[in-house]
Amino acid sequence: MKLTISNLLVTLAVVSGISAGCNNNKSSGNRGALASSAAEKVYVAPGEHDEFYAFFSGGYSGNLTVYGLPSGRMFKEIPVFSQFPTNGYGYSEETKAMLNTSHGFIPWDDLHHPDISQTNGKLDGRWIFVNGNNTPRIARIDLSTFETEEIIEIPNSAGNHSSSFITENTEYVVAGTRFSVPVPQQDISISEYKGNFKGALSFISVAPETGKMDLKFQIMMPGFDYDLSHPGRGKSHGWFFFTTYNTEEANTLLEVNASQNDKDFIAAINWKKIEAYVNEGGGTKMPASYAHNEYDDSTHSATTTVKKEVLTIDPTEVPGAVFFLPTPKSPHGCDVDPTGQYIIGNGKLSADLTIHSFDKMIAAIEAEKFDGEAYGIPILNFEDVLAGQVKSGGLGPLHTEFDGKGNAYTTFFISSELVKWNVETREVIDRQPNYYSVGHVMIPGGNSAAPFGKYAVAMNKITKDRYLPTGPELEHSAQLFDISGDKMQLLLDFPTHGEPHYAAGIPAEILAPRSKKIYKLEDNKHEFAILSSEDSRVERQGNEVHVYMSMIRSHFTPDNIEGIKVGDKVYFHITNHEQDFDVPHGFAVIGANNAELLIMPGQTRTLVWEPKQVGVWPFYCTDFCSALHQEMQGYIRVSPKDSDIRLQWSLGE
Ligand code: RUQ
Ligand code: CUA
Repeated sequence: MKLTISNLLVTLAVVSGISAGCNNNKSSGNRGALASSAAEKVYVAPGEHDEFYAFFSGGYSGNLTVYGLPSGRMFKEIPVFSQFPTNGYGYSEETKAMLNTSHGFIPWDDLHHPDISQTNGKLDGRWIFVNGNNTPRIARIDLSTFETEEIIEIPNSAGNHSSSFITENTEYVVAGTRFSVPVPQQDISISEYKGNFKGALSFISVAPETGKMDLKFQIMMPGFDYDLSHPGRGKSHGWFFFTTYNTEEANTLLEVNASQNDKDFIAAINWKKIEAYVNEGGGTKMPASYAHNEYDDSTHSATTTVKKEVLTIDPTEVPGAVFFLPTPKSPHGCDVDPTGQYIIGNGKLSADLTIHSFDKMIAAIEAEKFDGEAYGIPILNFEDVLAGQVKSGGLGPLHTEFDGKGNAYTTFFISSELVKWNVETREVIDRQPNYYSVGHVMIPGGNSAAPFGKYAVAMNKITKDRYLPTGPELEHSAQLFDISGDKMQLLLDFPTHGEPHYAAGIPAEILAPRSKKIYKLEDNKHEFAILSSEDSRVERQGNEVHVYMSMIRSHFTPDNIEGIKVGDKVYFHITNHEQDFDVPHGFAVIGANNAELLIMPGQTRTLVWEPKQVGVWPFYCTDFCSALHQEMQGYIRVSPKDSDIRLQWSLGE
């Protein structure tokens, strides 16, 4: 029995590989008039702008990338969980604190699911939230600066995967643990997993004006794996849904042992009920230690606060708040349609999609019609909550998005296709192959009450022969479909960076007008900023030397510095005095063992340099900023440790 399942998986994988390999990869190449109509649809003429922004998670790159649709042009990589030498994020003194955790400084994570803030169920374009899967964290990126402003660590969690999805007024951003763990962590045998490990579902409140995050409560669920989640909306606003797998609570060889149960669960959480319970003083405070890192736009600096407590909720203490909906075959994606009526569970070992009805769920709860319980949590009857199934004919469904016109689009990893179906009738309308092995799909606003159903982007896991080979590793491949008609039309392939697990799209007209052009110099509150080049200076405190430097096209003030000694720790605090859009300057100095700095107009950044060798060493601007960029350079003289050369600095003397 066990081996049968395992064999089935292997067979499916092989079959999909073969069928994918046999697909004619030139399908979009020789189509004559068809191909030229596709080309027209993605052609954004030089100087014209794209219609949508699309934010692609970078998976194991730890960062978020920004693309334009329909062109597929990449605009930017936003560093979030990974150090980024391109601009010094995580290397500069101001940004290092963003990567602090209870495990120390962590320069990397695995970034999965972006979600854009909403007001009344509609995208408002203020922030985008993303999750770090490995060392559990949630980040908030400001969409006027495209900079990571806040990262909060999630305690009692491990493999922060059913994250980071938001409620329809951005009341909460939710983080659910994929791996259950001992809570609190302790030194016990792994074989004690069953019945002892817990799965924390964390609700992080988001301040309405500032976006600031606070871990409000954690629901301590049974030790399953919580895979994905989506918020209720409209009529189901106030609920949150999480897929689970490994309800077997296996702790080894999960590919077999966690595939035993015919059905796992979707956990339905009435967070409003739990919020009310918490507001009345409910829950248990437990000691914890987790980092909360905040970046301040006016000081241009990040700080870390270590939080020492978390409020935990035992779900059995809040009757009527948590239920289990049986859902076939280790469901992965958990998606809610724009009306909030249907909750779709994609059983990844199944061919059919399961669609639960919110109304039926409420009716069954009110009638108290349960089919037993798991760890005190009532289980509803599958038939009582089921709205219907999609007999798709595909294999390995993963994720579903919606076009706002009554259609859903589900990805099938094993059969490598995107399937369009009608949400009410559950009839399949169209299917298109993906090259190859599609994971997520994104429709702009697809996780909201009001999607923009013009394009869908399939994010494929395997690229194989779609591009020129680049050695053993190829970037993953996205495919853009026009979904405005009955049938989907493949328009474009484009490479994505890292491994996109989901993306979030938004019309450019919402976001572009909010985009910041410069930081105002007069608002710069950085403690080492100089607002006038007259204030430039060099100060010694023991073996620490602080250089207060400014930069403007095309020089540094000062550009000659003497009196530094081997063994000194030199802090270059550099303020960019430009007040023009798109005029950053860079800073690099020989032998620096961190990164360059890329400093935006009006911003201050600090690079630490510990010279190890006597000599006269150059520094220079790394960004070609003017016709005299190559002249934007200086020298710093480093003398022996015991030298008595006086500290001095100058420009143009
Ligand atoms: S996962 S390919 Cu991290 Cu979103 Cu389903
Ligand atoms: Cu400043 Cu180049």
